[in-house]
Amino acid sequence: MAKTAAKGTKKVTAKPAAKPAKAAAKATTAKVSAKAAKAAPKVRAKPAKKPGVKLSMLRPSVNNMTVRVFARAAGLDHAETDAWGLTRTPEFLARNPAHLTPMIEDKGLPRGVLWESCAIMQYLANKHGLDKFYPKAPAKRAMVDSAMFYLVGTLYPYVARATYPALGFPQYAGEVGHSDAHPDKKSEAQKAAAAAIAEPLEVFHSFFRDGKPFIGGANPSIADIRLAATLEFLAVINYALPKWAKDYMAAIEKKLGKAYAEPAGDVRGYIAHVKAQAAA
Ligand SMILES: N[C@@H](CCC(=O)N[C@@H](CS)C(=O)NCC(=O)O)C(=O)O
Repeated sequence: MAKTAAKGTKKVTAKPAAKPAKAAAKATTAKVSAKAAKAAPKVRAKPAKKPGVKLSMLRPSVNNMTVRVFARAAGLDHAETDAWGLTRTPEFLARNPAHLTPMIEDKGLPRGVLWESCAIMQYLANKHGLDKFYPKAPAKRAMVDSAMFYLVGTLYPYVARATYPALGFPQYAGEVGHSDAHPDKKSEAQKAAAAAIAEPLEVFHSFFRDGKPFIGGANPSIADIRLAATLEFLAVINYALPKWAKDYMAAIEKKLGKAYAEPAGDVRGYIAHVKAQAAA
């Protein structure tokens, strides 16, 4: 259908205006052509889409929010599937034995799927040449990578230990929160984790941002998306973010608009829900 309309349109626009004598005889064709011409912008605005990326995700998760924001901000053709309650099914485990989301499915991936939010963003940015989000220059790229690895390896574990109890998420084996320790001990561990957040947070500010609006410079990079999304969880424990961090998150949301606000809305909605439940 789209092909026919596009062909028709091309013919109409390619031909010069009909001479007056011939115009009446061509009235019907002209009507059809006019209709086709009207339809033309729609047809042209939507070129045939290549099969997009499939993204399995969990709405309340900031790991997932990261990729959801990135995919929207980068304008990537993708389809989201809510994997709530499905990550440990035999079907999911057969594809992804780590049972982790976000997970993408994309043609050309050696195992068909890819998980880990940062790896997904790196892969998609590489594949689609999205240098704006993930600079090509090795030194600049290294800083983005360093910020993301530092986040996943150092900041995120503190954030998880501080917020997961309040979020109602399972905690990691071997940690106090996961053990059958006395609730006071668990609360102590949670407070210690919350207190430990300040140091890496300051490192993002003073070292990685280094006076720039974002880690990526004038525009948010994938490391900025990863950081801002992570900080969203802190609202569940009413963590007092420093002013720079509040301004930074607001600046990212302003820059990315709906691409940020929509997935953030799911996380914020979940936090409001658990807070309301705790208050009841
Ligand atoms: N480091 C990973 C963490 C991924 C992760 O922990 N995903 C959780 C949700 S926040 C998950 O899918 N859990 C489901 C399960 O383990 O079954 C990333 O950044 O993607």
